[in-house]
Amino acid sequence: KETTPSAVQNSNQEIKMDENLPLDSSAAVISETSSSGSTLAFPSISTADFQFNLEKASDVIVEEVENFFNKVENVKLVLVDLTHRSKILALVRAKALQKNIDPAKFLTFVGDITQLYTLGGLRCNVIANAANWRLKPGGGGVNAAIFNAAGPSLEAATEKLAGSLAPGSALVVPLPLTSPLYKKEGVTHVIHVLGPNMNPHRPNFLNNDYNKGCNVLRKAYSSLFEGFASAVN
Ligand code: AR6
Repeated sequence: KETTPSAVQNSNQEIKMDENLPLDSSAAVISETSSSGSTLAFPSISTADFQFNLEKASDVIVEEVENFFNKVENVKLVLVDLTHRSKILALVRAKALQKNIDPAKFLTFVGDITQLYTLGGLRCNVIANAANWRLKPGGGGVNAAIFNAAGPSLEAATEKLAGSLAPGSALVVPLPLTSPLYKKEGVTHVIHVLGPNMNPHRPNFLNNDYNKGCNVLRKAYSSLFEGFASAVN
């Protein structure tokens, strides 16, 4: 794991945007999030298994974060990826800085989205999942990680609400109190999101149509953020 527990001991209040200073930026996240409000942690939708272009995805993420903060206050958003070498995190950090998005409200974080509190010291009451259209466990990536960590109660709770998801849409699932993700990590809701797919071996392949792809990705993030706001308000 690249995010060490020692990061939580650091009391540095400054938000560092430099990727070479991950421990300081982690510490800043903790001091900012321990106070109040809700925090949504989300992975970069569609940019691994679904092969969506990273430059275009980073533009969409920053635009949608900015739109959301124009509408909703007192919440925080955290884009998460597994490694300090994550290109999407670097791109988004740079673009968020250019747009003057408040770094105390929108953060990037390196870690496993299913262990943000226990390993990273970061409290996020809602997490997003880059789901598949059947809303099923497995398939690798963040979907497999979240369904594994949440245990069978997430699949049951998801099934009760919907049997499938259209690209660009999101489904808010309250986590049963018995889920280990609730008990250990303090996660109260998982929001499944289906992004646009540029992988020819997966359903709903968009065949490099980035006009459509960017629209679907915008819809995916706006549905995710609206779902988050409705879940915590
Ligand atoms: N914690 C944080 N980020 C993660 C984790 C994790 N545990 N695992 C992966 N990521 P992907 P997609 C990052 O492939 O491209 C699934 O099989 C990863 O580095 O999970 O939307 C589903 O069933 C990347 O930045 O999702 C779908 O069929 C991001 O999460 C399909 O893949 C998304 O990568 C969805 O593909």
